[in-house]
Amino acid sequence: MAIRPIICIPDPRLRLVSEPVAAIDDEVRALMDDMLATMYEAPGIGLAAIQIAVPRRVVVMDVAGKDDPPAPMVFVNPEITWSSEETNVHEEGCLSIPDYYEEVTRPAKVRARFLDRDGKQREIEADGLLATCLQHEIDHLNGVLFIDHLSRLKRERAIKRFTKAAAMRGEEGM
Ligand code: GNR
Ligand code: NI
Repeated sequence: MAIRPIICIPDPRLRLVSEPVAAIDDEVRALMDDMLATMYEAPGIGLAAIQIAVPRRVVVMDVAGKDDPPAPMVFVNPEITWSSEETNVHEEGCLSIPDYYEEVTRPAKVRARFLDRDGKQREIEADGLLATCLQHEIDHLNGVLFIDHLSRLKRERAIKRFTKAAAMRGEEGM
């Protein structure tokens, strides 16, 4: 298992639409393991493959409490099949937008279909933090970031801040 570097805004790769995984083979399982190691080390509660610059539809998550045993989850080609009318506001952060937190409104409950580590088709019904995180991760697979759910003013302020910081490090802009 390897910890891989996490890419941050304004890196344009975060805007890619990731490709579906055709078959869950040893290479995909190695990717999942690297993603989990990278997520735990960060630390974070979720990670999409594009955050380590791999544009494939793979997500890992662990929303267990700090004092609970680890509960790693993997989702391949996840798709939301139902979302509630009821919404929920949760403060979100993103490993690709370090040290920036804002409240985001999303459907409170969702159902999603996905393939598990063994390639078996499964469905999950999620609420609370699990629902928030799952939607945040599936957004990443579509090149969407949580700041896209904020007002234009807030989003542009956030992007500007990170673009300035990247320019000072001599990196390319978004
Ligand atoms: O670690 C993370 N915490 C978090 C908190 C609230 C809502 C979503 C998240 S996901 C984030 C890790 C990350 O960037 N995943 O893409
Ligand atoms: Ni994120």
